[in-house]
Amino acid sequence: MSGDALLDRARALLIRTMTFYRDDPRTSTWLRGRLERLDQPLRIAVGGRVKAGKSTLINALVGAELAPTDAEERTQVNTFYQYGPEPKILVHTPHGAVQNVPVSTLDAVTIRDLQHWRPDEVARLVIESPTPGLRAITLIETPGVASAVVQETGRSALAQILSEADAVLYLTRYPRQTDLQFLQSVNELQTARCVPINTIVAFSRADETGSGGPEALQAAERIAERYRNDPTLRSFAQHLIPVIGLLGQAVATMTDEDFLALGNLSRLSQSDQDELLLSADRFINSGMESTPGPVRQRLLERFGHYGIERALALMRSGVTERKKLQAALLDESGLNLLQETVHQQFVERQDALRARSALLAVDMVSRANPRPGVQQLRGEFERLLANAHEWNELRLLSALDSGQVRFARPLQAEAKRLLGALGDAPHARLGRDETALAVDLADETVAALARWREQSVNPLHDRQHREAVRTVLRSCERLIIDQVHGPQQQTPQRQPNPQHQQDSQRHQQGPQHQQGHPAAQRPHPPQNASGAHSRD
Ligand SMILES: Nc1nc2c(ncn2[C@@H]2O[C@H](COP(=O)(O)OP(=O)(O)O)[C@@H](O)[C@H]2O)c(=O)[nH]1
Ligand SMILES: [Mg+2]
Repeated sequence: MSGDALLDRARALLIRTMTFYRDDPRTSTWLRGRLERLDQPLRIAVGGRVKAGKSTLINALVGAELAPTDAEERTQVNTFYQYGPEPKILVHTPHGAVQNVPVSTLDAVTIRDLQHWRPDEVARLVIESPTPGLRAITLIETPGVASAVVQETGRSALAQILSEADAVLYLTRYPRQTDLQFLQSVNELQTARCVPINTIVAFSRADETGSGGPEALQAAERIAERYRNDPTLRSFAQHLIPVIGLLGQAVATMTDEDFLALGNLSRLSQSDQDELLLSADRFINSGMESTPGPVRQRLLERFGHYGIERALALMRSGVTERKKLQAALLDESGLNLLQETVHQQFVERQDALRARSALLAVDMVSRANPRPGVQQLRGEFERLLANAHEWNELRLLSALDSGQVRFARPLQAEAKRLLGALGDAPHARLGRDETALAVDLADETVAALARWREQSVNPLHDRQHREAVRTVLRSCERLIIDQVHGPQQQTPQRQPNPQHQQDSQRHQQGPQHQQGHPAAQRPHPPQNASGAHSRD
């Protein structure tokens, strides 16, 4: 079943569920909101402790300074950053009213002030911006895990946040108990009977790892590698990526002034550069005509010590062209890898993730409001959850990543590729680039099918292994079906870099605005449904 077919079936089930509850206006309104969401950009919740770097990373991902950074712990409002034709701030009250705050530009002070309202005053803040980086995804900044507001409102707040999102990007500088607890709740609440397929963990502020010197990123990578082998964390998240959000943000929003200042600094002798970089004080206050102190101060605030050091080193080695410098720094910040992972895991799988969210809505409502006949709905829900090949692919990828299932070495990488780990498009699944000829793809598919058929009759494999092989075989068969009948699913373009984003066909239509349906925005299903989708 292609992602489209899966989504269509999930959509149909959601509509049937709406019909089933049509005499209950609150539930049907809530379900209508869920239905509308299926045509809106994918929603990714950005979670983490206070000052984990959530706002900074949101800006880096979006490629614009929208989210106010360095906010105090008082930030307690879920803030949605979504695409809109013009800058707009919408305040949603807990009673479903929506107020439009007139703005001509989105300034940090206004947003920060609004973020300091209490959750019983402001249910959510919606920041709309015409930034291209927001066409494919809506990012939701959640209040800091373990912050006062989350501790006060406890699990229901978490349930609310998670029920709002199709996927989660979780930031941590190093995982603590509270992080693990939060990730566990994501696991309990969202996965239901599916596997954890929608969480990426970013090891944020990686430039500060260890003593924060030039080796910081390697140190962060070593820590990430250790956690990649940690079964607890692995069961919550398949992707752990060190990232320097600050550098990503600075590069994604680099100004002429930044570039000029870096150029001037790079023309100093190596020993002068080294001396400048000895301390923040020296960097800002040393006498230097070409770049005034306040400019250097701003550069340091924006790029951080690590970022400046890396930029100068790159420029010394000949990377002086602005675009090339930006690309190299984005690589070094980990932002490119994070973008690609978000794209592969979330954007390219958006139909499966949306279908999953729709099923969870059906699950939540049918559990919270059981009534005669609901069993039939649940039966359909369970069939859809159990049978779709997409889930099997995602489940197997997760098992391969966590080491629960292992193939022999060369097969392991091929299996992941065929399952869509490197992208959903046929060429990506077959390890070719976009320019590959159809005939070559067809040959490669037949060869892969033969290899995996051979595996499927290996008598030495246990049941779990045989099932895994069957799933890979099924993916090969689907490639053949696509080649014969044409792809059943439009795969969005890859968008690895916020500056080079191309809109997928889906999002050229633009998101649908929701201010006309304030009630449809209610985060909880009615009648005490919070946590009702928990399995325990
Ligand atoms: N050195 C460094 N500082 C960062 C990084 N990301 C964020 N920060 C700083 O950490 C502070 C908190 O960041 P912010 O994004 O507001 O965190 P939030 O509370 O999670 O939204 C700010 O002063 C940021 O400049 C990073 O990658 N490296
Ligand atoms: Mg913040």
